[in-house]
Amino acid sequence: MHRTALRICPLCEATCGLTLTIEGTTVTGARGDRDDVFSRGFVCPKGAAFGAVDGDPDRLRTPLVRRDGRLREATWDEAYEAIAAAVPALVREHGAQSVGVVLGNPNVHTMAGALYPSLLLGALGTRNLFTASTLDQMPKHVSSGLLFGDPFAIPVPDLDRTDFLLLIGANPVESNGSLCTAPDFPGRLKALRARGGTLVVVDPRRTRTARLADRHLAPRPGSDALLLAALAHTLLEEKLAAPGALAQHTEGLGELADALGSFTPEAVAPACDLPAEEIRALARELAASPTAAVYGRIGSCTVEYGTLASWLVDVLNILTGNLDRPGGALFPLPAAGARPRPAGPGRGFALGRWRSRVSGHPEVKSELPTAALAEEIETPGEGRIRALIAIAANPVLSAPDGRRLDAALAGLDFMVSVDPYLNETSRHAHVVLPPPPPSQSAHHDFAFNGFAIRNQVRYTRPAIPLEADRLDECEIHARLVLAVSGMHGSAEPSAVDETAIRAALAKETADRHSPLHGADPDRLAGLLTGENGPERRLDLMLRLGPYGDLFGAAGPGAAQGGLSLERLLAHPHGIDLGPLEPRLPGLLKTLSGRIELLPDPIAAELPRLRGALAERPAALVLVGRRHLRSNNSWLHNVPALVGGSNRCTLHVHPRDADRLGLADGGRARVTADGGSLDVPVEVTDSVRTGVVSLPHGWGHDRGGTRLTVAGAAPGVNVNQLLDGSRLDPLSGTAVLNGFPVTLTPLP
Ligand SMILES: Nc1nc2c(c(=O)[nH]1)N[C@H]1C(S)=C(S)[C@@H](COP(=O)(O)OP(=O)(O)OC[C@H]3O[C@@H](n4cnc5c(=O)[nH]c(N)nc54)[C@H](O)[C@@H]3O)O[C@H]1N2
Ligand SMILES: Nc1nc2c(c(=O)[nH]1)N[C@H]1C(S)=C(S)[C@@H](COP(=O)(O)OP(=O)(O)OC[C@H]3O[C@@H](n4cnc5c(=O)[nH]c(N)nc54)[C@H](O)[C@@H]3O)O[C@H]1N2
Ligand code: SF4
Ligand SMILES: [Mo]
Repeated sequence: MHRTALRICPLCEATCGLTLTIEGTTVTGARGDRDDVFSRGFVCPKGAAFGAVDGDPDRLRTPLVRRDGRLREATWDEAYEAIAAAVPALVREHGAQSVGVVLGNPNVHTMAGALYPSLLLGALGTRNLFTASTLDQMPKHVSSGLLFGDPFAIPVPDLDRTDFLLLIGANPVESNGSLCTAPDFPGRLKALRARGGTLVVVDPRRTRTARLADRHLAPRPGSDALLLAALAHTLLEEKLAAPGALAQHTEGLGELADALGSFTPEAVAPACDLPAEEIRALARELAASPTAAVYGRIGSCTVEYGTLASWLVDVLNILTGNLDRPGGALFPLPAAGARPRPAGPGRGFALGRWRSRVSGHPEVKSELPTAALAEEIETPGEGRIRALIAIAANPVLSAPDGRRLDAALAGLDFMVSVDPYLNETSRHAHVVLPPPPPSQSAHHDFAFNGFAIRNQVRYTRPAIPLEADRLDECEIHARLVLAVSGMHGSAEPSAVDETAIRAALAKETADRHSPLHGADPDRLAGLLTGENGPERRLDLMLRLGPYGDLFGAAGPGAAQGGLSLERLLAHPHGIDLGPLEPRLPGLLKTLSGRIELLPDPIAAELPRLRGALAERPAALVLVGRRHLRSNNSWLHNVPALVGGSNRCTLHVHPRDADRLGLADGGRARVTADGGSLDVPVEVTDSVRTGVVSLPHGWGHDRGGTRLTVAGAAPGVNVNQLLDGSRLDPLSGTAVLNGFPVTLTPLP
């Protein structure tokens, strides 16, 4: 006897709706949900392997607690008692900064990751926060913070309506898209071409995405800021800039031409290794297209000039008049987000409000660079990190210089990992708290609906009831908040949710502009539905959100849809909320209330970029790559998702291989700042000359883990080639792409 149940896929940012086949308490199959309002039946090989991911026998079933130096199975009470005994005492003795928090990528794929980390940080009072953002998209947050006053105001390309898409350092055919949530991204690219639109891809590798394109430019890695500056320069110089209605909302348009003065196509051509004429032609085409969207991702972020490149992406969208218009780059309006507010000055976005203790890195969005985590643990003195709480994070593999971090973690007084696996990072924990498999968890995309190319809302309850010895991940987080607050055993986890609900209601009812101003928070809290704390919080966010019923209070939002959890539950395949619409100027939160096109921190970075024009490029640099069946560091333990072309090999262009005496299938030693790695060589012309490519997330060869499949084909940790010193200075983001390496053949 089998049954089916719906589950939104948590394995990448596309958020496809899946129909799971379930026998007993096991997921035996997964296919795309054809009735899903957003994904309409799309599924990729990863989503199709949901059952294997969910049922991996190496997933931890019970908490682990370290006793006499060894991690042993324990009860949930024992695990939380250990945390309650350790963390508050450390804080009392050494201060709040002695506890660090690391948040990894899967937090944006769980409800718990959206709802609790801010409460945990509030309870701890620490400024030692490190997340995957500084290994990823932080440059985009900084550029949006500076341009629009809101680091989360990230425009997404209007894939389904644009006439021209310029993709920079993104490979959505393998990654399925990022900071642009679009189920079946590949199909949408094909549809763009089928309707006569143009796709241009800028990538030093001829990726599967580049193969779909009308044109593929393969610049030298790390040179995108120069290329984009030259595109903007050409628009201004040739009088092709036409910001149109945006001009009235924009400051600094007049100063931009001067600021970009030195970046002519001719000046940047040698550094980019692209013909100047090709750059000019691209600028003209971009300007001539009725609508166009410029979009940059990993290859434009995790590089030396990541913030400048991210900024220039939107400078181009603004100069061509494509920001905030259909067919261009638009701002989503997610159902569980804030209601739009009237236009006017905001609080602005500040950088560097404090600095890291050891190297003085400026804080960004209240975070410090993850590349600086090891030194904050190792370096003695006041404020040293002595305890660490890592939630869904595997920095030993994902951050620079894993070996150093590995050693640093081993020296901690206390460490907690919230993780389903005993892996390279969690093996150092004193307490491991394992969340249940995704089939046993409810799901709503708090994060990705904010980057979705269509406004829509979906929620799936657990497809399989929580097993008896399990805790839901939301409850794991709530109990963690209590344990570090010295409230283990004296308060119920639901109290954590109720406190959050009361705080949100107090704020709402005190807001003079809210239709709920002056309402009784107790009465409103009493109206919330849901089976548990997280559902009540979702209900609250939906009801107070842009499409919410506002508890029946009159208001423009209520008229639009009257959304609530109850209404959403009546639509198991989701509710479509329409195409993205223009949101300027209301969305702006800059001090001026306008788009600040040339903010001071950016202007101050431009001389550094100018310096790059004169630098001699390295002979050989390394970039990463992603495989469709991968997901950072944690899917290598699923047999269906590894092997074949998903292997940890070094891609080398045939001419470079010849020059260096390397053979396909042979081995080479790669050396960079952080050390050397011995790797298998794959000779392929899918990388350009002067560039080699090695994927990240591998290196599963350490002892003390429980990764049977991954351990058998461990690969190497590419981040071991880095020592953590290369950063994009404005965002604190690690340079993971385009760093110099040398290669020597091995016998
Ligand atoms: N060289 C190089 N390095 C990179 C990158 C690159 O392109 N090149 N990419 C960077 C990017 S973009 C990112 S986002 C980071 C990712 O870096 P991390 O977030 O550190 O790594 P992940 O492998 O995504 O997973 C983190 C952990 O989450 C656990 N996990 C999986 N599902 C769940 C869950 O439901 N709940 C909980 N609590 N835990 C779960 C996994 O077991 C794993 O231990 O890596 C970065 N590192
Ligand atoms: N299958 C799969 N999907 C994933 C993930 C995964 O690991 N596997 N990870 C998820 C995560 S956490 C993220 S952040 C997203 C990332 O999503 P994407 O950014 O689309 O993913 P990547 O495949 O890393 O694509 C980056 C591209 O940039 C290119 N590149 C490298 N350096 C440069 C450069 O200097 N300039 C330019 N122009 N290009 C450069 C690389 O060759 C690569 O093709 O993917 C998500 N989806
Ligand atoms: S594209 Fe992403 S969300 Fe969709 S099925 Fe594949 S892994 Fe899941
Ligand atoms: Mo990422």
